[in-house]
Amino acid sequence: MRADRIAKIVKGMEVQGVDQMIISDPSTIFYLTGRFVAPGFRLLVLYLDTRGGCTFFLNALQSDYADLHDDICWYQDSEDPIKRLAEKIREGATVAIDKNWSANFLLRLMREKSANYVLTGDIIDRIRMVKDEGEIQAMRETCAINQKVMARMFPMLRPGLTETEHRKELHELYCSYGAEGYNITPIVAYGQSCGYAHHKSDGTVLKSGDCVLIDTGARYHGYRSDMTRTVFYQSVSDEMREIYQIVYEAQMTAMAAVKPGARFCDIDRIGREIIAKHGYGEYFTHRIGHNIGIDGHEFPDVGAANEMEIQPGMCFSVEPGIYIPGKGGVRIEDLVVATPTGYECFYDYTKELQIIG
Ligand SMILES: [Mn+2]
Repeated sequence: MRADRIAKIVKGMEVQGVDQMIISDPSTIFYLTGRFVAPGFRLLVLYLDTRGGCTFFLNALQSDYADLHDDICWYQDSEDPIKRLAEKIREGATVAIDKNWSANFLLRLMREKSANYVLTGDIIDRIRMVKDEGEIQAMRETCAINQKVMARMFPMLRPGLTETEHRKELHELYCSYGAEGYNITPIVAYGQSCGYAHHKSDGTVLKSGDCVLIDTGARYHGYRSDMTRTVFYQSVSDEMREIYQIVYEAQMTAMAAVKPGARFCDIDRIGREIIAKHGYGEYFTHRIGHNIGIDGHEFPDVGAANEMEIQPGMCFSVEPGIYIPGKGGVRIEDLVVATPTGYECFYDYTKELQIIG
């Protein structure tokens, strides 16, 4: 158990007037223990109390998690763990709950003990958003695997290949580099499919002149990477070449602005202005990025509404794109960590326009 991280959470609870907390999110439990838990439908939570108290509630069947922590409240299938948990909750206390905790548990707990139940909100998000050196090293490693896999994907392009066949190669490639698998569902998109920012890969067949967009990430030692590159198969039209150069300029310029004290909305604005200046503003349909770490999308986002200042240790994507329905599109995505003086990009994979095959 990472006592330093628990202490930060308890401090956050005190600042926000929270007395007790029930943590159920497996990513936060990994952050605190270094182990991923798979609770299934049985209760598996960490209970925290600002007056002292840090107890896991575990089913006796889950004895393989016995080393999670030295304070574990074991329960049997024959008993109601919510009654045991309710004994810890103080009448009238403010109790913070993860937003994804099952209503099946929460509603029963609320019936057992009357307290002021609130959402955990950003207490844990604001701690997890600043990565320490060990986490930044884990990000470097997951990204190093990711760009090796990306480099293996483009030479596979051949006539007749479909998006889904091509995407299937990813899992095997990640495992061959020692990764646990991939991050959120990868995108492999050809031609017109690239005209939709979040295309779901299908039976689309590769054709000469297509743009080929691959958006993928690895999961390695619990940390996730994310990267997008767009190349062209055999040839590129003048229009797509122009679009590529605009996205390239937007990505490079927005990323170059990353430094402590800059605001996330500034990064979004800088990239967006370049795309708008060239007349493609309406085709850049999403925020420019998101934070990342144990989860593929973490708090906060890199978007127009987020005025939060960037701090050293924050890891996030810079991924502008232009998507033209019925034609095609381009996205270029890198991940960076903010450093005391600027940023470190986790990838050195080329962003120059490439024509493959
Ligand atoms: Mn991303």
